[in-house]
Amino acid sequence: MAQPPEVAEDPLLTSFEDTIRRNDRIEPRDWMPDAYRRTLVRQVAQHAHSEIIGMQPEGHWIGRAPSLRRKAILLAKVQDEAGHGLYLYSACETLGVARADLMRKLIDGRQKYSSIFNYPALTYADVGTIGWLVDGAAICNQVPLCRTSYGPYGRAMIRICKEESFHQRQGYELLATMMRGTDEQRAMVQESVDRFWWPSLMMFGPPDAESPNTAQSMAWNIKRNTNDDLRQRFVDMTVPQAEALGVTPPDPDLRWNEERGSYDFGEPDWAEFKAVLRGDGPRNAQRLAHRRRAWEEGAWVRDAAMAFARRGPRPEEDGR
Ligand code: BYC
Repeated sequence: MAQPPEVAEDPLLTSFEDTIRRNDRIEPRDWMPDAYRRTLVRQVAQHAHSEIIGMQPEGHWIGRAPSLRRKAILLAKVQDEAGHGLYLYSACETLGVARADLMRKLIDGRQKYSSIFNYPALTYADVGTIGWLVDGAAICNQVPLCRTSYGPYGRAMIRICKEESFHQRQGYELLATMMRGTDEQRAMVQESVDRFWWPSLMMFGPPDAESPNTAQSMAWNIKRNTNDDLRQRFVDMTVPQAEALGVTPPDPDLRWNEERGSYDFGEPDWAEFKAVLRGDGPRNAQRLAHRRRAWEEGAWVRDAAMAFARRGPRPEEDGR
């Protein structure tokens, strides 16, 4: 007769908890609690979807770049995001889920992607601002995730972070070039920062007091910092960069707090954040429709690749 699951799972649970306590990694073949697995699938899938959906606002500008140099930089950056999505889908697959299933859940709205990509990129300055603020926020969030407890996720993060720092620098360099340009260019940069500042702060998730997942995810070393801690770290890192650029974040409450050794800042509009998560952001419908079309139109490519893999190579096709 089968033993009750609690008794059978006890030594496994103890070993899992010891691994977490030692700050070691959990690997795909290790036993893990179902809730740990579910939390990881949720976060890693959301992260992968963000990378792929995040290609859209900037991808729009590849054919409209103002010079060959800018086009080459943007092309490389957007291709990197595709690569990040692929590393992360692979990491998610090691948890026992199929990639096609994840894609179906994204397209059906059953899995989320980052709120930030529901805002439009309206000008070329937005390419710079996305690099500087959005990739900057992503770095703040992702550097600690290099030490996340799940091995494949942490290792994917190490590579992703290296590429993200190039992304952030290219964005800053684009904005710095525009700020040295005409009054019109400087106004474009400021207008872009005005639109992206608050949505970038929302990328870190709801305030800690309203974050249902943080406590358990931190106990499991999936998350290494709370949402509010990372948001503060981002503001502290970014404000001096804004000063160096000559732009003003659109926050009247932003000021240095000598006592805390940090910046005080205003509260993002959490009602707007919730609306974007519900699907009511400026570009939610468009982003999902685009992804759905790409998935459906790419079906023949996936089918052909699978048929080719099943058939295997033939000697006469070796052209060497
Ligand atoms: N947007 O309990 P909480 C990039 C959801 S892409 C949407 O705090 P958690 C780039 C959250 O999922 C990088 N949803 O959750 C690409 C949860 O929902 P459910 C993207 C959000 O997971 C292209 C609920 O709200 N980075 O860099 O403990 C071009 C409650 O939240 C958001 C990542 O994905 C949001 N902003 O913490 C350029 C980082 N925030 O599922 C750049 C990896 C929260 O319970 N993810 N929600 O219904 C994480 O670090 C964590 O998942 C979060 C949220 C900090 C985002």
